[in-house]
Amino acid sequence: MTKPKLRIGMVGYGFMGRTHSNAFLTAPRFFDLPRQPELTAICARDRDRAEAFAQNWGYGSVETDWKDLVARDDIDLIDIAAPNNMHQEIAIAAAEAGKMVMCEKPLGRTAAESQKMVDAVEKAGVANMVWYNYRRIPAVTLAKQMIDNGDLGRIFHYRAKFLQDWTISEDLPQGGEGLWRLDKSVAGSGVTGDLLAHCIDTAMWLNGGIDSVTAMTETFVKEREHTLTGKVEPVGIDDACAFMGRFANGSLATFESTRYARGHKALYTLEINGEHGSLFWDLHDLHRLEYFDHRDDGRTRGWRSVHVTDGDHPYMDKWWVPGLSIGYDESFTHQAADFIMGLDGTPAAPTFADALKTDKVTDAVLKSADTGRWETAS
Ligand code: 4PW
Repeated sequence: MTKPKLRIGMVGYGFMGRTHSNAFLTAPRFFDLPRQPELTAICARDRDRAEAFAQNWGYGSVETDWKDLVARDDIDLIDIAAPNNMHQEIAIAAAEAGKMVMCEKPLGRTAAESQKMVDAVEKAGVANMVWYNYRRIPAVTLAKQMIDNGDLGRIFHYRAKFLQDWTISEDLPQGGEGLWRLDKSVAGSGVTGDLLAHCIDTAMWLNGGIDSVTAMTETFVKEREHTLTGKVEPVGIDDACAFMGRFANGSLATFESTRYARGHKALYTLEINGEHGSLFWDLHDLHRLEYFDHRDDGRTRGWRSVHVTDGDHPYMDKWWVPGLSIGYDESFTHQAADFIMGLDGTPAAPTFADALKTDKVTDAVLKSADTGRWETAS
């Protein structure tokens, strides 16, 4: 039987445009989906490059103005993989046009922007989701199942780090293609919105809401040439951020992110300590979930290194045979599959409303770094 199509209009052809396109192509080959995703149109300002992208990924057509894309009646879903400063306007226009909307993280540059996007999708009643992909790495999803099952008991501590080292050179300009993450007017913030947002999304999914935070940030390189103006301009983003917080369930949060940790390219780690046991996960070894259970026989008690590749593990029955790996890109595939399956049942998370909660925390973190005080995060 032919499945109804889900006709996708993608905005943006950078790193995230590729991950999302790959996810929509791969998901129906491994998951039994109620609708068949179709890469209907790619939108980007440079027509030649958009056409090359369309040819490589199999998009049926090209647009160079996102407003034309949103106006098309042969598109069901607008997927926003453009820089952060474009999220709000496109998402609201897409919702008002009755399209489903998926958006790359963070949802808005600020919680105020995100709130307007939430209002728009809720008023229009359209399906929506934000690409916080790390939730859907099988070992992280297994952690969620274990916590929900009470395996750790009461949670005392949650700590996470996201470390990179790609902006240390003072010669690196800010702004423009590939470097917009250094331009506050485009990105909204530095590591707080780009990297800690991932950690916060995962943390609140695993351990509930964060009530209050106290933070410090630093901008190590204060001025950089701007690619678009050719002038040396002040740097507005946070190069590094560390914060502490309190979860609603009484546990303590410790988070750190930087782009100045020489040697670390994308070291996302999280550890959770509960009354019965602890969990540890590291993106560089993404199939491993380290698990300690204090209730084990004392003679053999110790950290177990669970290789999350078995058919019993989340998502893994859809892939190869036990023991064989998948990777970073499949977390996006899982997200695309869950979104499409959620269209005819319980909507998949994180929705725009879920992602707004993350933006409220990142806003509070940045505010606390300015005021030097504890700030409310919800
Ligand atoms: O969203 C994040 C990006 O902006 C990613 O998860 C990692 O850090 C990889 O690139 C950046």
